[in-house]
Amino acid sequence: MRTTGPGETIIQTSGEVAEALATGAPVVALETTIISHGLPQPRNLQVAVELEELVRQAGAVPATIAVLDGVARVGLDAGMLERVATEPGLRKLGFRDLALAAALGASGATTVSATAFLAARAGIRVFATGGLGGVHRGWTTDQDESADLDMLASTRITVVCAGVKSILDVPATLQRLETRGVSVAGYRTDAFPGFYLHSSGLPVDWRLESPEQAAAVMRAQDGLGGPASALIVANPVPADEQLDPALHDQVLAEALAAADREGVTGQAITPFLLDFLVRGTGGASLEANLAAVRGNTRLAGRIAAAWSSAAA
Ligand code: PSU
Ligand code: MN
Repeated sequence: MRTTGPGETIIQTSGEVAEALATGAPVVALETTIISHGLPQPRNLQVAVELEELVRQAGAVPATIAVLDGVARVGLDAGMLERVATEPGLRKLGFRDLALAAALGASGATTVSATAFLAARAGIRVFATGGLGGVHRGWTTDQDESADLDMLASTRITVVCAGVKSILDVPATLQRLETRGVSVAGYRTDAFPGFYLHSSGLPVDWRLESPEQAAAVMRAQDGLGGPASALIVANPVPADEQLDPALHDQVLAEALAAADREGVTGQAITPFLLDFLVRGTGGASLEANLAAVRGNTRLAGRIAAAWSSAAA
């Protein structure tokens, strides 16, 4: 039985991350569902290690987040990272799963919703991922909207991502972000990125040119007060590293049809579609996904650095 007060040992921040936060040094949160459920083994562990290294190269401290044996870990050691990448049957935990996992001593990787929550609770302001979850195609009948959106509407965090996953209904997702009051800006682009693709073909109203500008928006959010919503910095995969758009559209149509045929729903749908794309594109979607995540992680490191030097 756990006899702790709220948030005490349920959330454990590593020594390195705690020290960085205490001294105002830059920290970048990284999620783990992309590692456990979004990427194939054994590449996933290499990627997890590489992303932490990219954060360090940008002068920030990585805080990879997961729940292990009921403890939400903010900052993982090498053994923990390996568990996340290799443990069979590891759960995928959204925000709503955190209390259940904590109370029952379960382990799982955290999605954007759970990671954003835990990062903000730990005092981390900048977070990098690949593509956000959002409103699924077929939402009018399935009601499937990722919990990522609700969490970003109520959490003061900056998420650097390559837009939302292109397996989703992207216009509906952008509409939900507008309705829920989440700030969205393109990073050096006027087009909302398309995850595997440089552009989703949809416009984005605001454009940021530098990490310093992103940090200025974050300061303005704090200065304004009001609901604690997020800032989404939508950073496109470079055009020369994107997935071929024609191949993307063709394999995605096949993936959606297969999911429909096999009755895949709920938490399983995103990993199913991502995996189908990897196989259906002969690994090309994986390379585009990784290029996007790497770019986002580097930019998040630079934004965290600009944010902490502005605060100093
Ligand atoms: N970005 C990626 N790959 C992923 C994800 C993000 O490049 O696998 C994960 C994130 O953890 C995100 C989740 O929160 O997919 C969305 O899942 P769902 O649609 O079930 O909310
Ligand atoms: Mn869902």
